[in-house]
Amino acid sequence: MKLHRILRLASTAGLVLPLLPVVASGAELDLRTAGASGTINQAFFTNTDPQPTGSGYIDSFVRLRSNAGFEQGYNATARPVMPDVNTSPTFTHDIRLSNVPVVVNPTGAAAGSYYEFLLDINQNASNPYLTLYALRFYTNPNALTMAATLADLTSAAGTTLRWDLDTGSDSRIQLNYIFGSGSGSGDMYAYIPISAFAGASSSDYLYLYSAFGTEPGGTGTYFEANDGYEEWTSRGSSTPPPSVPDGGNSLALLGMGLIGLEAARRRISRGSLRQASRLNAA
Ligand SMILES: [Ca+2]
Ligand SMILES: [Ca+2]
Ligand SMILES: [Ca+2]
Repeated sequence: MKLHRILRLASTAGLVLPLLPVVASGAELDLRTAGASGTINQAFFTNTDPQPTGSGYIDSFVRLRSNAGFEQGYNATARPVMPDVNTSPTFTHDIRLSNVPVVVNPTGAAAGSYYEFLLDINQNASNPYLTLYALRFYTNPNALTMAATLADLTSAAGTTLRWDLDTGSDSRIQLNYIFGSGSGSGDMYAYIPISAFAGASSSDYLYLYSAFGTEPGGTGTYFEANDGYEEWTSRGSSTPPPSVPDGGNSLALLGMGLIGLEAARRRISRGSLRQASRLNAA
């Protein structure tokens, strides 16, 4: 007997059925058209409007890239990171929950308070679609000390899974690079309800795991990862890496070295100008 007939008979008979488990139906949110938005597991996702581009505006805390059709990983300051994750401490590092802006009643979403994240994807203009097939948010009171595998995050003492795109059913989000073309131009805002983080401290570390492209073993429509990196940011409020073994000092020294070089270059070019004006006067 078909499910809808059972339900109809049951309701006719005045029976109250227990809540049925959610069927893994492959929920798909399609954000490939301008202005598209939608809700999965109380989180709200929307295309971004055109916005300023370039480094500085997008301050990423995790960058992913692979040429194998799919890519996955999460942010952490610990090294090594998962294979598809960019190793630069500038682009991949720990953040705390307090670094993420809270937005009240974002346009189009159900009323409430949400943590806001911005995703910037980079794909070939000729093949601009991309599938986000996994997205999870974890917290931990302590910074991870190892981040080489997914298990280094999920099995670490203190790690709590706060929100998962695939809770209830295997979901995915279809994206279109064309709306935010170029590196540094965002493509999607994700608004995760703060209620999902009940019990977490604002000083807790936040770890964002995501996966893009053609999901291994997945069924349904997937668009593979190509071209440049995908990166997550929290709109101007993600902090620089809290501590980088030696790397911070080296970067600072490198910066001082560059300042010294620039000063020398200016001295030389001032000297050249004086020389040129003497020659002109002669
Ligand atoms: Ca982009
Ligand atoms: Ca999924
Ligand atoms: Ca890409």
